Amino acid sequence: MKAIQWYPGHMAAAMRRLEKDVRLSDVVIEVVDARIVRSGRNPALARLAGTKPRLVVLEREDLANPHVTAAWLRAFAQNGEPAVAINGKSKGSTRRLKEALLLLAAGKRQARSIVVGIPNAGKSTVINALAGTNLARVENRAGVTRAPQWFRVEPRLDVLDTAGILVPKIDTPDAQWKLALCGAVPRARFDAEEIIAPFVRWAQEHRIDVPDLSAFARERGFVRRGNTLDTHNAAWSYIKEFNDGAFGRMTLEPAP
Ligand SMILES: Nc1nc2c(ncn2[C@@H]2O[C@H](COP(=O)(O)OP(=O)(O)O)[C@@H](O)[C@H]2O)c(=O)[nH]1
Ligand SMILES: [Mg+2]
Repeated sequence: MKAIQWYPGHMAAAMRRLEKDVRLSDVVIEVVDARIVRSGRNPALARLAGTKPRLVVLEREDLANPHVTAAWLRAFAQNGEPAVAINGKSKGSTRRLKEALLLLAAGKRQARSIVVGIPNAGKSTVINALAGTNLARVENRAGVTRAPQWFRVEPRLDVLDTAGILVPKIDTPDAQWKLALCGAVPRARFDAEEIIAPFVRWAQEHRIDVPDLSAFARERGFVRRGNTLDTHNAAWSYIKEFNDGAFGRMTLEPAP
């Protein structure tokens, strides 16, 4: 697998800007994909809150292994770190998210929260969930939100949507394919076929039943004239189905 990295100049600039925006905020909401709670966290973003209250939101609960998510929540609780797991598209989740947030913002007449996370973590979805309507633009690809934007999600609660920021260097090939598979890296930055092989190997090691790319391509009819497989297009479709939960709920990294 070719190395996968993505840290364009606008991310370095956004990081500097975030520090200023955090100073204007009462609460930091750190959105993390529940399937990759280790590689899906940018330590610089985790540190950003400093002494301010921080809420960790494990997003995409619906796609992750519920036992592992529960273990993560216990681990956060043991550290005294507020955390909730949510499906950004469900009403019940929204309620829990709001309760946790209002608890942290207690005492503020007008609470300001800033939402941070890596690209495609689900930051804009969290804001829409809080607002109960589509205020922030949501898209299934990395790098959509560029300029930070404040939203009044209810009379007492303002939330700042920000651009996703990855680490300057994704340190291991494991973290690279996981981030790419979960949508944190734009398509142009990696080869879809190359990340499926390590994923299938990982699944086999963990006794999780997933199709390999050829089987998937054949099953879904990615066949060219002359009966050869179109693994290139099949690979993008594979990634999409993975993120739609078609292979079942799974978490790519263990809890502590
Ligand atoms: N299944 C599932 N998809 C989600 C969830 N939250 C966000 N998404 C999807 O993930 C993609 C990225 O979400 P978005 O909020 O735009 O991420 P952002 O780049 O961090 O702002 C979109 O396709 C969302 O619909 C969730 O809890 N479950
Ligand atoms: Mg966004």
